[in-house]
Amino acid sequence: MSENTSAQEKNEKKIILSGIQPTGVFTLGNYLGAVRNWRVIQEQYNCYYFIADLHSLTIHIDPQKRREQTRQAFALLLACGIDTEKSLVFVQSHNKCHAEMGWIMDCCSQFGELSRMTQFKDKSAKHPENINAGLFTYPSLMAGDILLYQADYVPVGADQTQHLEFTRDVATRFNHTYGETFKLPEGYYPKAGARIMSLQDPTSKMSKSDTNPKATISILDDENVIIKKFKSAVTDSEAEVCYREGKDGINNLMTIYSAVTGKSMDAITAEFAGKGYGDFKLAVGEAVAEELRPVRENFQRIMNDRAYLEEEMRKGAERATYIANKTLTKVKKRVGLLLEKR
Ligand code: ATP
Ligand code: LTN
Repeated sequence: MSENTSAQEKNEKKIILSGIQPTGVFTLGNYLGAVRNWRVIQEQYNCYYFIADLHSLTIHIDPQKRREQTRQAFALLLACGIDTEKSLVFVQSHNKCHAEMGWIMDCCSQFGELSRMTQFKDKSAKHPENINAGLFTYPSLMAGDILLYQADYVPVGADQTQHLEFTRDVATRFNHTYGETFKLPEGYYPKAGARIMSLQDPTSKMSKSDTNPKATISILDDENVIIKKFKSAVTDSEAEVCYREGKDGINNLMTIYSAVTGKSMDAITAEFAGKGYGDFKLAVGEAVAEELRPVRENFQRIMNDRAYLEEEMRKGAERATYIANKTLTKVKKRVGLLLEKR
């Protein structure tokens, strides 16, 4: 009886879904801005997290490297405390429903609306040599990811809110044309969601695909490397640790220190009053290294146990396929695809 009750309670929890591309080792930005919070919300919601390997095909990566990065990304989620007993964790391409749903969503997406997506414009300007159709229809595949699981909330950064709006537009149109099928997902914006900037150019965001290793903290960097990178972080010529417009470098370091220690900006200013940037940078480096130590240790343990990793991927794929298939079957019926008799 109590088992049934808790299963029922679990089913009544709202569904949260998010994905991350296997385009490199996660940065401190991914961690503080996304994954750390994913760990917290798994206590309250039914969370589905996946490695968006199909989305990563829109950029060229050596195949062997892509495989390795996908394995690593999966292991990193677990190392960051995403618990497969509480959350569903899987690799997108392991659930064939995504590709199938992606095509159906392509056919429900208009050329005009896809042309307006800023990510498409930005990425095609950045990589004029590879403006592939997948880059253009990236939002349709993403809409399919979300709608397949009837997600209530999608935690994404500001860069992805346009894609979420697009998802809601496609879902609304589909529901209108074919009858009520999809729940409309909402963005999930945590109160403490930090936006972390590059250590070398604090006006642009820290990003795992940045080619300058000094600009980003990888969540697998060891203590010495972390401290060294913070020491060489770009700041300003004043010597005052305070959060103020125009002090982008210091503001970023304060944001990081606050996110890791839980201290307020005022408390940080008081702590470093009369001290130089050197002391402050060292404190930030040490605090970050301490926060990331368990992640690094867990990661090594998980990567060394290949059988465990593969079994977790297999279980995740099986459950994800089971859930997604229900929506996909409904969608296929709605649009008039003839269902095969088994
Ligand atoms: P890429 O460099 O491959 O484009 P990325 O590092 O920008 O990747 P994504 O895979 O696009 O990261 O994002 C994964 C999640 O991490 C998203 O929810 C995104 O909002 C969040 N995120 C990414 N970078 C930062 C950052 N610098 N600060 C806070 N959150 C971030
Ligand atoms: N586009 C996202 C990754 C992503 C995603 C999703 C996030 C793919 N499918 C579905 C939320 C829901 C990114 O680059 N961060």
